[in-house]
Amino acid sequence: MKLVIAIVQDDDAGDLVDIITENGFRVTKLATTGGFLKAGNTTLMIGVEKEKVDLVLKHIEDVCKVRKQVVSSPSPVAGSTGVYVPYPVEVSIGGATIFVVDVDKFLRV
Ligand code: 2BA
Repeated sequence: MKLVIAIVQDDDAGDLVDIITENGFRVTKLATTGGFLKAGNTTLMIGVEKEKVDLVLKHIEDVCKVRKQVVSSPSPVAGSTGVYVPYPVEVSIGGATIFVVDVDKFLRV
């Protein structure tokens, strides 16, 4: 058993959950926040048999798009000194950041 943890953009999350469930997988959707942009994103946890991981990854690849976004430079950490001048930064977000984790034990009680 593996746990696929996929951090995706909110705009792709609905379609991805639909495709994953339509294909017989189970998924849990979490509302999360990226540490860099401090903006909302979505984390999906998908428990799946080892041999079906590639299928899940393919669904993620099919749905999740890379998007460019121009953002203001991140503000400095609290307590730092000096003048902060924000400047625009272009970042490419997603398609998806994916972790595939071994599951030692899987129980439904
Ligand atoms: P955020 O941390 O909000 O990052 C959004 C996008 O900003 C990133 O897209 C990347 O293009 C850029 N970015 C992040 N940190 C940066 C930095 N120190 N300098 C310059 N640009 C930076 P993605 O790489 O596609 O990541 C999308 C979201 O996936 C992230 O949102 C974060 O929530 C998650 N993520 C990415 N890598 C991760 C990791 N190694 N561990 C945990 N979460 C991760």
